[in-house]
Amino acid sequence: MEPDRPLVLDRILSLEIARVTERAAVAAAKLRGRGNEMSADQASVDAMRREMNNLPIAGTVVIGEGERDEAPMLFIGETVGTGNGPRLDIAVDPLEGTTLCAKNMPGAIATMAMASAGTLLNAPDVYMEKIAIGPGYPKDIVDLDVAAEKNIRALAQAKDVSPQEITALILDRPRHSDLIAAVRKAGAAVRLITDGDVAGVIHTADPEATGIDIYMGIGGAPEGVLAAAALACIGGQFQGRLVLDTEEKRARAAKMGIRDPGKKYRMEDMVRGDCLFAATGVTTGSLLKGVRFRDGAIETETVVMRSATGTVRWIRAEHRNFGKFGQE
Ligand code: VTB
Repeated sequence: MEPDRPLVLDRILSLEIARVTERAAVAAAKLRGRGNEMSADQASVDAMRREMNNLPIAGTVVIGEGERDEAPMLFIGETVGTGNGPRLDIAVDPLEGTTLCAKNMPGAIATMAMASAGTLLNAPDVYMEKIAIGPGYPKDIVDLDVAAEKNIRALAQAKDVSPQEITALILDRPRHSDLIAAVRKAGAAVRLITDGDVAGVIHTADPEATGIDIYMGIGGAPEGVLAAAALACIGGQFQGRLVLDTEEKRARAAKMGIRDPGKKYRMEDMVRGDCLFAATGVTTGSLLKGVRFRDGAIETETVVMRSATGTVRWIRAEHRNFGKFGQE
C-alpha cells in the first residue's frame, strides 16, 4: 500500500464520493425534461465540482468535461479537492446521458470514479470500441479482434447455453447496423439503448438480474474508462480500443501519453490500481432510481463500488437539508 493512502481514508471516501454524485444528480434532476441538454449538463458539472472541492483529496481530473481550452470546469488536468489528502486520479461524467435527462427518459446518471494517482487511462474524448462481459468466465473468452458471431458463440458455450439465450446490449446507432445483424445472425438477442453505455456495461456484471450477457459496440472513450472502473470493482472483463481515425485525434491522444494508437486496452490497463466508483440516478433506469422531489425530502439512489474489497453499496438517501442543494 502507498504510504499516503491509508485504507481508512479509502473507506471514508466511499461515503464522500456518494455525496458528490448525489449533488450532481439532484442539480441535473431539477432540469429533467426541459429539452435543454446544455443547461442540465452545466448544472451537474457545477454541483459536482463544488462538492468535490470539499473532499480531503489532492485530485487531478483525468477524464472530464474536455480539454482545458474547451471546458471551464472539470477539465482534464484540473486539480480538485482540498489538496490535503491522497493524490488521486479522478474520472467524471457529471451527467451521463444528457439527452436522456433533457427528454426525461430512463437511465441518466451522475457518475465518477477515483483511483490512486497515475492509474487511470488518460483517454481523449473520442470514440472507443468496447466489449464487456461479467465475472466468472475464462479470461479472454471474448475479444475485440474476433468476429461478433464468434464472440457470441464462445460466450454461450462458456455459459453452457445456446446462443439464443444470450442477450447483447448495443447502442442504437447507424454505425452498429452490421454488428447488430451479426449478433442476431449468431442467434442472440439484442437490446438497444439510445444512450448510457456506462450503465450498459455495468449490466453485464449481473446477467440474471439484468438479462444482459454482453455489451458490444462503439461509445465514448471517457464513458469506457468509467465503465472499466466499475467493472474493476465488481468483476468482469472489458476490452477497449480508442478510435483514432484522424491525424488530429492521434495527435491529441499522443499529447495525453498514448503511444500506440491501435492499442487494445484490457480493463486492467485502463484501471491499474484500486479505485472507487459511484453513480446516482438522475432519471429512473434499470440500474438506479432517479431523484425524487418530495414534500420535505429529496430522495436519491446511489451505488458505490470499491475495488479493494469488491463491496457494492446501494445508498438510498433522504436529504432534508435542502440548503446544500440551494446553489444549484
Ligand atoms: C455513448 C453513450 C453516452 O455518448 O457513449 C455515446 O453511452 C457515444 O456517442 O451516453 P454518440 O452519441 O455520438 O454515439 C453518450 O450518448 C453521451 O453523450
